[in-house]
Amino acid sequence: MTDDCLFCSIVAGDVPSDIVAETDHAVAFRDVNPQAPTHVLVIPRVHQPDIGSLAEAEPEATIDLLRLARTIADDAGGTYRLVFNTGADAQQSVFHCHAHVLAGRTLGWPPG
Ligand code: DGP
Repeated sequence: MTDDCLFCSIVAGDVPSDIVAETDHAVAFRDVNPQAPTHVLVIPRVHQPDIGSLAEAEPEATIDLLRLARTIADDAGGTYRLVFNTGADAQQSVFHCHAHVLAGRTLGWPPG
């Protein structure tokens, strides 16, 4: 837990969120600014800034996060995009690792 991290506060229950699923290692909740009919963020309970750091430090949590993302995507129909914005120039705005699960519409490529 990092005191000034929004997503750590969501994990702790100190900031309300629309949680759709939880596991021992991960929490999934709806994005406050959805970009698709299904737009769920899947985050590890532990604080790591990005997916690479999480994989290095917490491989079990990384696998758990990816499994949970797939479960959510399957529930949304099985066609989806999994996005890890990593770094400010890639539009990462919250520096607690999170997967965006986007589904429920046609998704263009390249993403821009
Ligand atoms: P990114 O730009 O990749 O770091 O994505 C961060 C996402 O987090 C962005 O799509 C909006 C979402 N978000 C920011 N603040 C909140 C919040 O307080 N609650 C929820 N549910 N989502 C948030």
